[in-house]
Amino acid sequence: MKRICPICEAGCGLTISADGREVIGIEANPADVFSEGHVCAKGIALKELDADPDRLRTPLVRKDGLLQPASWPEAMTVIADGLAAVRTEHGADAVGAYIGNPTAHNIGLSTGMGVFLGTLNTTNIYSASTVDQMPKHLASILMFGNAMAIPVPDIARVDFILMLGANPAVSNGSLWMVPGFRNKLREFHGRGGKLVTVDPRRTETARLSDHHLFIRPGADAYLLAAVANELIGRGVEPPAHMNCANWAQLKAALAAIDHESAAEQSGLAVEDIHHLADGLMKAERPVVYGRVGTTLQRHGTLTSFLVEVLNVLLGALDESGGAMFPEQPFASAAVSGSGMEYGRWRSRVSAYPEVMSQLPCAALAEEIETPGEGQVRALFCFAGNPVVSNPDSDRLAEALKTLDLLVCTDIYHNETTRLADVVLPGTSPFEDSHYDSFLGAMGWRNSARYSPPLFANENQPREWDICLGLAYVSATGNTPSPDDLRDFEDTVVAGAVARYTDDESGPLHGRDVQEIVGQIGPQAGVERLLDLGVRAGRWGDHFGRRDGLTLQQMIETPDGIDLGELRAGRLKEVVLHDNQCIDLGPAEILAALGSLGDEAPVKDLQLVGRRQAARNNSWLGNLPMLAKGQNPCVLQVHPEDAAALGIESGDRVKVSSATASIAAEAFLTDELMKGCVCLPHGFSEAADVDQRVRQPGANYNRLAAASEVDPLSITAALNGIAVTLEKTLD
Ligand SMILES: Nc1nc2c(c(=O)[nH]1)N[C@H]1C(S)=C(S)[C@@H](COP(=O)(O)OP(=O)(O)OC[C@H]3O[C@@H](n4cnc5c(=O)[nH]c(N)nc54)[C@H](O)[C@@H]3O)O[C@H]1N2
Ligand SMILES: Nc1nc2c(c(=O)[nH]1)N[C@H]1C(S)=C(S)[C@@H](COP(=O)(O)OP(=O)(O)OC[C@H]3O[C@@H](n4cnc5c(=O)[nH]c(N)nc54)[C@H](O)[C@@H]3O)O[C@H]1N2
Ligand code: SF4
Ligand SMILES: [Mo]
Repeated sequence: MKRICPICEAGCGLTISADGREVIGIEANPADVFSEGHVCAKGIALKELDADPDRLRTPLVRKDGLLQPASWPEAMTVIADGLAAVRTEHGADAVGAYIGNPTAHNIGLSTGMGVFLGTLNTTNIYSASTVDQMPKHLASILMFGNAMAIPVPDIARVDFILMLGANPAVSNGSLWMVPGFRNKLREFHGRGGKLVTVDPRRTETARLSDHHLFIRPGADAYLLAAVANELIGRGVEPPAHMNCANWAQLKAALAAIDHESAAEQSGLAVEDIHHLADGLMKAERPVVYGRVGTTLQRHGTLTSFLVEVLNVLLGALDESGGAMFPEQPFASAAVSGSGMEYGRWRSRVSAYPEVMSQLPCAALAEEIETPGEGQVRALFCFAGNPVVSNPDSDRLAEALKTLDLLVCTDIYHNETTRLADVVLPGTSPFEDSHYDSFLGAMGWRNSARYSPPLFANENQPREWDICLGLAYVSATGNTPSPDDLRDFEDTVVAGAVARYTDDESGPLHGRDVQEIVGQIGPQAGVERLLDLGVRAGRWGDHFGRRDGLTLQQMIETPDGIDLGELRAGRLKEVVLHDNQCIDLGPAEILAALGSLGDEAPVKDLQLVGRRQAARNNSWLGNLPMLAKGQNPCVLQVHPEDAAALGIESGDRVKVSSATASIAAEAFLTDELMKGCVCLPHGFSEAADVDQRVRQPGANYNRLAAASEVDPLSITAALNGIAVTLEKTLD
């Protein structure tokens, strides 16, 4: 059986053998057109996840202070009553939602959750994006007027990559679906390519690179500005065909950052900056790429913007071998005015701007704590673990405990679900379908791939149905019967079709809704909306208007359908500003550049994160195949910093920030820049999450102050936290 792995953005094709309901083995699918035989240990361990006795299978409802197994109708009734009480007493905005990372890899959950959120009529929507990639979206909103216009390196043709704050050798790529990065890098080197990495740690990717530069956390904006200035000094201008506006303003603002200040802030030498600019200029097909280290930091949006400024100056944007805009088969119906999704409303307590209709995680605790109209009293958490992944964990956990209603949908018990009033279990990934509707637009190559559920589960609804049930409860106040749910699904599908037939720029404009509904594939569930989006898309059959892609074709092609290499010349489609120009000088960016010069170089010891090859953020820790080996949650310390503090490898160390103290075991390594310490995120000290194999560890985010943010997107600056170390005696 063929199946796409739903864990991370790489989306590897798997071959699965089973005996009845039992998975016997998992291996890479070499015929998969997109992943070409890549798999990692996590994908193989899905066998254990599927069988894990600790995985949730029954709803839980809090009774007498304890979470206890309950029936689905019982759980839904508790939710209906709780929701009605909060809304009646406190209004619509008192109900909030938190969207966790795995929703991006679960089409039933993400689409169904969208239906549910549509019924809430609340401004209090939070997601893992503001502890992750929101600066990228905001940079794209400001530059292109299009939050989803995030270019990826064209790894198949590029010959020089400047990579900042990313570790695809472990992460397998992010906002860049690139399964088998190491193999692709080998091919890249084979054709003479050069990779330069910029990171406070000599990462697994840095070790594979041709040159690695240590950088002080948060200082990338200085480096990128200095490189841009050098290119400008050598006569480089944005290419005319890119149609850029406000270049003169940007150029003037960049001029304030000279090589000396960039070197002082970043810890790089002035010659390093010259060399870097020189390498980029001389390369035939260069590209600049930045990821979590450039977004989860104090200048996230400015840094993300400057990454694309360099791609513009290098002539790499939207060109073969450069920073390209992938295309995916699934098309959403255009919603008018969706270009500038920034600052249309603000959070109640700190007046933080929304981005893409979401408020920042950094505001969640205060919005729960602070009384008044719009105070969050109920929260629906979908596939997330904010108590571990969000800043100021202790404060957030305390705030969540005060809610009138906390409903979590998860496949495991975690640090957040244990505070819930109701926990709804998602199924094993093998009992649900897969299509990457969000990240498909960031692939290294264009393709169409879909996996149907491998096994039926008579006892648990798919997450699409869970979310439809919640939406029904929210919309009507009643809990649905199975017939009610199917009627409701019909209404949702007809409503979705109407959005496409109303969309003047779409291929279904003006068509008859019922005619389209009648043609949508026979499968019930979220597959109907998938068929709709694919058939309305760039390769779709437009419902009988031409030969083209349908869900049925994807079902019949389990190795995926290759749709070819990335296409250049897409700027006209991608740039959505009214004047059709790339905006190089939005006021927010000019102001942010202006204030760079006022910052004193950081002298504190700074904490940065690292991802675990054998975990995904806070989950997968309960699978024996992945949990073997030494304690992964060690604090890496540079030997010189350690010597000054009398710390040795194996010592227990107290790590303190302005917010909290945590304890971790020290490990000395010169893979780290002097002046930095490094700890993985995703662990917690909690031992009572009903995951018997999982090891506890220090929760990084207890150290993060909610007030330390990128000032534009209000994404948490989780990298670069100022800390002190102290050897402890216990
Ligand atoms: N210090 C620090 N903090 C970070 C980061 C960092 O680099 N450093 N990284 C940040 C990033 S990039 C991210 S994306 C966030 C993640 O933040 P979150 O999304 O809040 O947390 P996760 O740890 O990914 O938790 C995901 C939860 O979803 C559950 N789950 C998995 N699959 C499914 C499914 O199919 N259905 C359901 N219902 N549940 C499912 C898992 O069991 C797990 O409990 O963390 C951020 N936090
Ligand atoms: N195995 C595994 N794979 C994963 C995940 C996982 O937890 N485990 N998580 C998935 C998720 S949700 C995501 S978002 C992606 C993330 O994918 P990546 O961004 O590729 O992975 P990270 O390891 O977070 O890389 C961030 C790097 O930034 C560096 N850094 C920290 N601060 C700075 C800074 O200020 N400047 C610079 N230049 N560098 C800095 C860190 O040292 C780190 O090496 O990975 C995904 N894939
Ligand atoms: S790289 Fe990601 S998608 Fe591929 S097998 Fe590993 S976890 Fe799954
Ligand atoms: Mo992420």
